[in-house]
Amino acid sequence: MKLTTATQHILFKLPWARYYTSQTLKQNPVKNPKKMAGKLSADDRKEKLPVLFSKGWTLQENRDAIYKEFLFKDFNEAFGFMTQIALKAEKMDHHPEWFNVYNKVQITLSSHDVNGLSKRDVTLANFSEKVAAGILTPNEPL
Ligand code: H2B
Repeated sequence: MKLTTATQHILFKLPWARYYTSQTLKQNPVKNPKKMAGKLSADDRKEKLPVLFSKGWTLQENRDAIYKEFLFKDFNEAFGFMTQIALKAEKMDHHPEWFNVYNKVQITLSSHDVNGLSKRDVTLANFSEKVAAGILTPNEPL
């Protein structure tokens, strides 16, 4: 028998139901809904990746991941950018691999749970673009 997350929650409050629920979950684990977004489909890749490539994102050669280097005026701007990405990442429960030195932020996005790109990476990349556009002044090219 499959259990919804809400049902699990209620059942775990009742001591008599704990054992039954844990046994059922062992046999039939309920997947974390946040984890359900699988790898990007071929159609999604064709539709969504070129938009990011046009903004300077590239596909990594050694793995299914996208990468971009952002350059800011100084550390303050770079860290402000990272802070906004970090808050979004926590909300999404989806985190970037990144490297920062002074005004430089290099971001690699990939979904570890599916060992490749998912919609979550596209969302986080587009969000990064929006944040960067708000920080960088128009005559400061990336
Ligand atoms: N971030 C990324 N990029 N990929 C993941 O698979 C992932 C993540 N999984 N952040 C999340 C956290 C997972 O480890 C937690 C337990 O939900």
